[in-house]
Amino acid sequence: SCHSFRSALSEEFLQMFSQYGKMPVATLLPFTATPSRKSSSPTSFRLTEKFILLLVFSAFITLCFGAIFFLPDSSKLLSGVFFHSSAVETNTRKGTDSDSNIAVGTDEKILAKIRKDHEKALVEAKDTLQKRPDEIKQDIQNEKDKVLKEGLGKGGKDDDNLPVIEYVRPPGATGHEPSDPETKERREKIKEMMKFAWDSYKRYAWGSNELRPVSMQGHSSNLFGSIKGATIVDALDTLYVMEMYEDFEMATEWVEKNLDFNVNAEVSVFEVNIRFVGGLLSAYYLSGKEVFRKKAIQLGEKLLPAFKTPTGIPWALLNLKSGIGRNWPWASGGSSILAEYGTLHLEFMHLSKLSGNPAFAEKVMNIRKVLNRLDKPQGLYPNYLNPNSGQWGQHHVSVGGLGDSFYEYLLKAWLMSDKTDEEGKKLYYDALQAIETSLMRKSSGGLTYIAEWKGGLLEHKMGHLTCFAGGMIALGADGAPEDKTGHQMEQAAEIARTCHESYARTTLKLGPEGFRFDGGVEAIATRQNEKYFILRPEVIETYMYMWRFTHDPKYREWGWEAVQALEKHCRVEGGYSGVRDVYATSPNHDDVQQSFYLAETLKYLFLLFSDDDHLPFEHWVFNTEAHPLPSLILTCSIAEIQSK
Ligand code: DMJ
Repeated sequence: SCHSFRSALSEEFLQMFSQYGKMPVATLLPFTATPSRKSSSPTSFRLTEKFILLLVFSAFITLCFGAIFFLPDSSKLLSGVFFHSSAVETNTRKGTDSDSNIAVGTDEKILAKIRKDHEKALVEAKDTLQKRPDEIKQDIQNEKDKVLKEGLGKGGKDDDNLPVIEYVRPPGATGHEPSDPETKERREKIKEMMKFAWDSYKRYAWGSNELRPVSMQGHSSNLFGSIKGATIVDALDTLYVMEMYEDFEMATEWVEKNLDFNVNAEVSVFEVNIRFVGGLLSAYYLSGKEVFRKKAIQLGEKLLPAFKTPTGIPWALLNLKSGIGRNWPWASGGSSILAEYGTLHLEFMHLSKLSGNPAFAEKVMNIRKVLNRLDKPQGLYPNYLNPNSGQWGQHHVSVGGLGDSFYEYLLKAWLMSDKTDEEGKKLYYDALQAIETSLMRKSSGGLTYIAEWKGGLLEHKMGHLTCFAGGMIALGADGAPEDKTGHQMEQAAEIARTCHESYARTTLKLGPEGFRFDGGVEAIATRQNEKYFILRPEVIETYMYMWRFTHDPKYREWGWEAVQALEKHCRVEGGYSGVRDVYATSPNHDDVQQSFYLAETLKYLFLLFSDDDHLPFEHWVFNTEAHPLPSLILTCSIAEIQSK
């Protein structure tokens, strides 16, 4: 090869050179006089000597030139002279002036490239600026989706084996101050009430489920087994929407470190679902914090054994460790309760979406399937259903306790599905029609109420719980069939008025647990065990919905009346307490600050005095514990789930 030939020459040359190197200096340098030699003039050389000297000299010159060509690294020396070195070398060298000629061509090329890139970037920027903001947003979204897809393609699971989900905060998670000074002041007042309720819980009952505000200590109801921190989880989203971010962080830290579902205890599936699963889900959707998604899914998985019944209708109670379930001993013939098994739908659909596990959605869609197969007396749904036989228990029907949120969840399932869940829609409007026909009545004094039905006989009683129906009917009125929107809005307004009356007709201006329309009374509790008020939200919830849909100022006024009564009779040194008799001249406190007071009552009051774009109904649906959940784009369609 070329290289080996050159090397061979070089070696040969070196040998020659080294031979010359060993030559006496006098031989090489004839003009240098040697000390031993007598001095003589150059002219004194003989002709032959001159010839030899010339010969040696010319040989020396020839060798010197030859060295340029044949020295081992001569190629490198020459490369800069005769050949262009590689682009990398050219680009990286720091040339002196003498190098500049060599680099000129290359630099021009680089400049040309920079110019081209620059022009391209300008064109792209111009294109982007010409786009509408929503198009730019969409481009960004597409890029994000691409990255996400690539992530999923590579497994797409996080440490807990959950699918990687890109969090996008739904609109209206936070609000702003109302412009009207009075409303602003009232809204501030509600925030102060929340602060007082929360600070009291923090101070006296931190980590317990609830607070005893009179005795100033923790309180634990057996609804949650030995799960702790019901107030913390129930209050998370209220803290967030009121922008109490430091407290929200504190609550988040508690959830991270202390919220534990590995308990050997029996819990109410319904209560744990609406307060804990619902609370965690909305904390996730509002804040984007992964810990809430993880905890909600962990808890959801713990609840799944409740569905192990012959029909798939879940048990009311479940031991979270053993997975053994049972029903309330007082429930007719070992039945499950309509409002309990019928109030899992919203949370479980979200659990499927967030976990990628269709099991949650399948369980709740199966509940519908079982109900669809059953005959309904006069189109009504009895409160009791046996999970073993799949048959109704006693024919008791109520839109209050034991039935209430089942109807609420039919409507909200449809709304939350971006109105794709047509079955949910039909079930809701059919049920409402049956309620109107068989249960809704007007008192002689002109108050509309929803009675209860016991085996075909009406009990003319309405519960505080039933008062949520005003809000529900208003929320559904817009989608009502056959132009019934106006009619349903009237019904909703009438129920709101009746419930307001139930407050207005008491001494403390707080509503009784149940009120009657018989024996010569209207909207008044007649039995001692129906006179209590436990800080429930339903009446205020209805005011909030009615305000949003009508903007009739009376709803804010009614809400404000309730605030004043709460401040006067329920606020005690260590928080807020329920009262035993709303007709008594002074309050007798029950010493419980219910977790739903922070989750629901105070949140609905705050929203009543907020602008409509805070948690707007187009984007958010409230679970029955007032935990806002965003509309759901299903990971698998409802049709797919139904066909399983
Ligand atoms: C809450 O836990 C929920 O609103 C539930 O649906 C019914 N009752 C309480 C509050 O009164």
